[in-house]
Amino acid sequence: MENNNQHYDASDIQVLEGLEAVRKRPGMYIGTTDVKGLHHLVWEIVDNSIDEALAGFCNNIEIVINKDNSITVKDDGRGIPVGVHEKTGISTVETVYTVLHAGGKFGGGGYKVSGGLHGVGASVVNALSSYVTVTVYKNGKIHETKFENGGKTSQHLTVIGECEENRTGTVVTFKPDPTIFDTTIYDYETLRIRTRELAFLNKGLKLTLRDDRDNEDTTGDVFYYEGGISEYVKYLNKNKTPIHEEIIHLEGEEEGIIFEVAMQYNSSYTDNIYSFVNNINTHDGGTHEEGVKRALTRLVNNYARKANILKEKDESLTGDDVKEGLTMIVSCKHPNPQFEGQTKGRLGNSEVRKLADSVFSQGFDRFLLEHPEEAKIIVDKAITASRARVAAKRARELTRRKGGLELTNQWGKLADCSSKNPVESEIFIVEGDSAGGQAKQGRDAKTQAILPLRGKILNVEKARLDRILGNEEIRSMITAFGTGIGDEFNIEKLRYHKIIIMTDADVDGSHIRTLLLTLFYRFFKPIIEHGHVYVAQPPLYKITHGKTFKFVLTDEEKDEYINSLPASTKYVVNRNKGLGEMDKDELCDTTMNIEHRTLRKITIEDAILADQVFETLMGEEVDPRREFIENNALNVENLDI
Ligand code: 1YM
Repeated sequence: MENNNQHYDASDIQVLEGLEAVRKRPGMYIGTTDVKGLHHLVWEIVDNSIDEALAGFCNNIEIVINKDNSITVKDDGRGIPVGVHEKTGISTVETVYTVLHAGGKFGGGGYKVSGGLHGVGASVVNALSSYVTVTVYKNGKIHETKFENGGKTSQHLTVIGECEENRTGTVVTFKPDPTIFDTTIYDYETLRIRTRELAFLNKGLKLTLRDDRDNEDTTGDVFYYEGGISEYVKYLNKNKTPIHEEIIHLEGEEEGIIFEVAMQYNSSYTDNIYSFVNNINTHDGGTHEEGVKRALTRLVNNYARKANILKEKDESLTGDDVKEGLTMIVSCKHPNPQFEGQTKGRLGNSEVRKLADSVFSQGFDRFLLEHPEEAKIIVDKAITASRARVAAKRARELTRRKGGLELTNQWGKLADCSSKNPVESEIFIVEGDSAGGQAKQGRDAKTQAILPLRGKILNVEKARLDRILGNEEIRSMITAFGTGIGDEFNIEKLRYHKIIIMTDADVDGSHIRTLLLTLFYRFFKPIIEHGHVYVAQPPLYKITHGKTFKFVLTDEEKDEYINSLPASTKYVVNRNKGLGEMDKDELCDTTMNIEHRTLRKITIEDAILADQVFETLMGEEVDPRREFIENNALNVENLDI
């Protein structure tokens, strides 16, 4: 490559300073350097291929995990431009991979959709890699450039061969730097889930994922969805019972903003609504989601009144009523998205609310008119939901009047703590009366409350709020937490900042834990989001050795302890099946005492997983349940055999 040396040296130093800044504070650019950050690198590169697809030039993207845990991403787009870049004086490819672009800051929202910023993440990936190779197929030639040690150019862009005149595309291989990341081992499943999601969100784009680490002969997984988000909805409703056949799919565009929604109702009582902006999940919704929800509520109400299903005297259907059992994907592609909120998970652009409302109302109105049978099914479902909501409100008022939702002295099962300060207070939800009794005796009564649960709690998959409030175990929890439930939920009133689930280490215990997490996820979501839910980790083994014994939490600790014993000593290992197998002091010392215990904090991802496992196990469909049990029978956590 021809270059003005003087100029090149100067920019070279600047470039290295830029990339050095990324290496010094990687968190600023990719969030974390744990396994999440490691996977983030893949999406930074894949995003460039997706942008090329959105611009209409790329149809195929291939992702491969290579033997050395490096990643190769390949697309059939135009190929990154190979000419000299006017500002840097080096090739555009090298510029893209070495110059830190504005907007590259993590969460800063620099994603582009056709036109505008491009390739902002490539230089960050380069800075955090031990080597990168970029190959471009363009103009009948194969061009290649290489970098090592965090972005130091080891080979300027060079023509290394010829290809067919019409072949174009980009191939990038990078190996994450082990001195930066906690781990450099890629997880196939993590990549698979996001790759599939990207395929759902970009209809007609083919994405292939392959793992070459064990065997290079596999074809990998191919994801290609002609129907895009409609097929996403179908997939999410796979284990459910849809109440109408057709998936409603609406789309519109205005001033370069593409808005799309797909939906279908199922017979369950909860909704599954996910929204995306430029393929990024907007966890906290935003204007695109609001526009649709507002229009949906308005249209269902209008239709119900016009059809005389909803009478003058009836209350209006609320947003919650019309989204009961709704599975919906909302996707917006925006050239200049404004992300708001603490985690930047909310779309703020106000013009999108109007676009979403208008695209949705026109399309959905037409759907209702053209499909009177489906329209009736949908409206009836919302009306039933509305009646249940009113009934639940009454049930709640009734229980409150009887004192059931207020904490009273007569109310026996909860052993409350004496502290009234939620920050230091914790509540243990304990499986069974006997373990509950022990925990009550051995607890620190100032800060630790104990609530024993008798038997199994209600299957919330099949129940609405009115029935849930009829369940005694659940009522005890609502009362103890102090937050209320449903529309009345208020996190400020939470009486304990740690809600600790303490169950046996067997199948039943894991079932109860799943039930509780599902209940919390569906009806007390903010307590999980605020990090108030924990799972106690009772020791798995008791190792007796002469007159002494030790409790350990994991198999590794067990082996380590046994190895530390003097040779030829006798010892006995007991698998700790239930909480009840420990006496009260043992239980409290190992599992409850703040000094010695281990707690696992539950994240929203854990809860979503529990919810899905639960749906599969408890839902109405038999096939997925059998499939799940067949696939997981041998690796159910702590299976008691
Ligand atoms: C495996 C990674 O980076 N593909 C890719 C990147 C670009 C283009 C095509 C591209 C964009 C444009 C014009 C344009 C990029 N180009 C740039 C920049 N795959 C991968 N495919 N021609 C080709 O946006 O105008 C950055 S990325 F800035 F050079 F244009």
